[in-house]
Amino acid sequence: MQGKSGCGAIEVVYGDITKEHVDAIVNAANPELAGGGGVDGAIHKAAGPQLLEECKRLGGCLTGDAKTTGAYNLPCSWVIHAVGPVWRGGLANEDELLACAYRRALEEACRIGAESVAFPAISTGAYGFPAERAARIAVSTIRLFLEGRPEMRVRLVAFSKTSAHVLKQALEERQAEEGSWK
Ligand code: AR6
Repeated sequence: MQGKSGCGAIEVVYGDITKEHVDAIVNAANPELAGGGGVDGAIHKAAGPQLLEECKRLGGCLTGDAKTTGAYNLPCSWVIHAVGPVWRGGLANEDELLACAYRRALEEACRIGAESVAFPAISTGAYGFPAERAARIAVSTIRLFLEGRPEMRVRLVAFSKTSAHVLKQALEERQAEEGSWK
């Protein structure tokens, strides 16, 4: 979906983020940047072992923060490793930490000059964050960030039909709230 003039675009796509031909893909990483399962495992597998070598030199990453590496065998140019929060019931600042992870990933994208960025649904797998709540936070944080950045394009990559539906719904709700955003 296109943003109103002066605002970057957000769209929801269904698929595997490792196949995305964008400037940067975002990884849902852990604070050790040690690789793991889920999208992290898929990204490391597709990128090759050099990605883990570079990650090891970064000294970890705090929850809510993001760090950038090369993409090696992936079709994108960079991987932005963002660490979302583990869901602990909602009273441990999880919402703000998730928003922070999205914001920091987008700041990294700007810093390296990446105009097209693909995100997975950070924290909604192994970290257990409720999908609808996470989708609303993702959409509103990205939307705010894209204000005044018309050159940017963000793709929310859903790995299941259910996830795609949840993300599309959050995007439509946000659009409806803003009225004129088409
Ligand atoms: N492309 C797009 N999305 C994917 C892919 C893929 N190839 N594979 C999985 N997803 P998760 P988290 C979706 O668990 O909750 C790891 O072990 C998945 O369906 O990957 O932030 C890390 O090392 C879900 O919707 O990340 C950490 O230890 C979303 O990506 C921990 O898990 C996120 O699920 C991070 O947990």
